[in-house]
This record gives sequence, C-alpha cells and structure tokens, in this order.
Amino acid sequence: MDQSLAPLGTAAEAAVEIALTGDLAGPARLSVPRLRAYPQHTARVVFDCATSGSRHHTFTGPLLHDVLAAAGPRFDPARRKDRLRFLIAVRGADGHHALLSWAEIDPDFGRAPVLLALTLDGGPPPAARPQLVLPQDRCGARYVSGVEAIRVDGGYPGWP
Ligand SMILES: Nc1nc2c(c(=O)[nH]1)N[C@H]1C(S)=C(S)[C@@H](COP(=O)(O)O)O[C@H]1N2
Ligand SMILES: [Mo]
Repeated sequence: MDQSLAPLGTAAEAAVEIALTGDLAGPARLSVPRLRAYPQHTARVVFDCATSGSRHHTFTGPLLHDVLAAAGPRFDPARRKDRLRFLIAVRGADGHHALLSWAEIDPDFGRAPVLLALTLDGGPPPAARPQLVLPQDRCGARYVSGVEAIRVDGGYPGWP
C-alpha cells in the first residue's frame, strides 16, 4: 500500500503546501515531496481528547526540528541561549493553532520528537494534509491537523 499522503505525483498531492514564514533565512512553501525527502520517523501515540476520550494512533513523517532547522532560523546555532527566544506557531486550515517553543523540540533542550506527519494509521491524515504530532502531550489539542502555515518568531512582542 502506498504510504504517502496522496498518491505520488497526483494533482491532489501537488496542491498541498505549507507556508513557512518568520525569522528564517529561507521562508518557503513546503511541498509534500520535500517533506518526504527528510528522514521519516514513526510515532505510536496515545492522547486524550476532552470530547472523544483516549485515542491510539501511528503517525509517520519528518521531525519538525529537521524541517525548521533546514529553513535557517535567525539565531546563532553555536550559542544555545540564542535559541531560547524562539516560538513556533502552527496553524490548521480551520484556524485552529498552537504554539511550541523552539527549546521544546531542540535536541539540546526538551528533545521532543515532534513530527509533521504525512501518514496516519497507514493512510492520509485528515484533509490529506500534514498533521502535527506531539508524543509528549497527554492531551490531543495540539495535534493540529490540516497544517497550512508555520511561523517561527524570534522576538517576544513588547519586549525590548
Ligand atoms: N485543525 C485542527 N486540528 C485539531 C483540532 C481542531 O479543531 N482543528 N482539534 C484537536 C483536538 S482537540 C484533538 S483531541 C485532536 C484529535 O482529534 P480527533 O479525535 O477528532 O481526531 O485533534 C486536534 N487537532
Ligand atoms: Mo480534543
């Protein structure tokens, strides 16, 4: 069975892009073939939904950290303290959005193996778009599906 988000090379797959913006050397539109070119990881997760209870799923996809690091966040990679200001906002097509800190997914800090999943239980995720997967979360609310945009921010608004 084809494990990709939508059959390779189809118009449906080609139409799926994530806008990646913010304090990055290379703001980009991420296509599914580009996301598939990163090492693919598997996460078997259990999360609790306030309305539907306990959910068990298997997701595969690239690490969010690999994808964002490749876009060149504007910090000095050699200085760990420089990364601590950075926030990551992930938005779904329905407007649902969640924040992560850079440190949460950074291998030198929280090391959370967060995925931008391309498959859910062997098929496509909802809306045939990537889904954010946070194995460290007990609750499912940050598992943003239908990911449409990711913004990386290196400044805390209102702070000098
Ligand atoms: N885009 C989007 N993603 C979303 C949500 C949503 O409302 N919109 N709900 C979240 C919540 S509350 C849960 S528990 C998980 C799993 O939802 P499901 O059980 O309906 O699949 O999806 C999350 N992802
Ligand atoms: Mo939920």
